[in-house]
Amino acid sequence: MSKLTRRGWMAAGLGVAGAAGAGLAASRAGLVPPITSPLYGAGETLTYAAQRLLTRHSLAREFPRSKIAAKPFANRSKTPNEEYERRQAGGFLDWRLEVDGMVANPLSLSLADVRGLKESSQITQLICEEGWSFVAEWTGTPVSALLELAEAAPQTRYVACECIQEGWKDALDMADALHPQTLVTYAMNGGDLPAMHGGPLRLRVPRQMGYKSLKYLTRLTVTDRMPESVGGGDYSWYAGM
Ligand SMILES: Nc1nc2c(c(=O)[nH]1)N[C@H]1C(S)=C(S)[C@@H](COP(=O)(O)O)O[C@H]1N2
Ligand SMILES: [Mo]
Repeated sequence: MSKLTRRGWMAAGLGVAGAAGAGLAASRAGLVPPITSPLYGAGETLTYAAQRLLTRHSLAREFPRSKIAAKPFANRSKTPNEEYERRQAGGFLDWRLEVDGMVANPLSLSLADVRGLKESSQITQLICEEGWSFVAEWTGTPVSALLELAEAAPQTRYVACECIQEGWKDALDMADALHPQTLVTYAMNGGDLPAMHGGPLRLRVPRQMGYKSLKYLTRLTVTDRMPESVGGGDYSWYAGM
């Protein structure tokens, strides 16, 4: 990002300096603008938070296209269950991503809806705790864009993540949920996200170990309480790198 853009942001940040009413958790995390005004709502607060994160926190390393793995390793060789296979046979037309919980505007999005949102691509490395890794290009929409659209309440702290697979659910704290590289992806290496890599929708959280990148994503629930985690929760909850 150019310095100019960055400065533009700072200015925008001062402009939204209003958004603070906002909530202790977020302000404790330093993600809420310093001055309060009723004029600015959750959306602006989230935007502010995302921008603060961008200027303040490190980004996961991005790679040149030449590093994309020819044969990315999938840690599964079968589909998660029969319900998944039924939906797959139907071309995932009835797949929905719900965004609910502490939001003013709950969402129930089809794949086409998700594809219609702000698009972001990254070439990053997925690193499994078992010791293997691969680089791929991932394309999707930032979780921050979804939370903004859903008008997530500013005082929320976590996003619980559910998928179609029994035994796997996880959660991100707001800092990771709003991180600009945290995406709900629908494409990998320019094609539809393959089933073995979590299609039709999966999280990508490139600043954390692979198990935080939940496959077969169906629901994001905004909450101010630490959600239950299983599957990925067998490992430590925070898997930052
Ligand atoms: N739903 C679901 N998500 C999941 C997993 C899984 O088994 N089920 N495995 C996790 C682990 S441990 C890793 S390392 C990555 C592997 O992603 P890949 O299959 O695309 O290589 O997905 C993560 N997300
Ligand atoms: Mo993993």
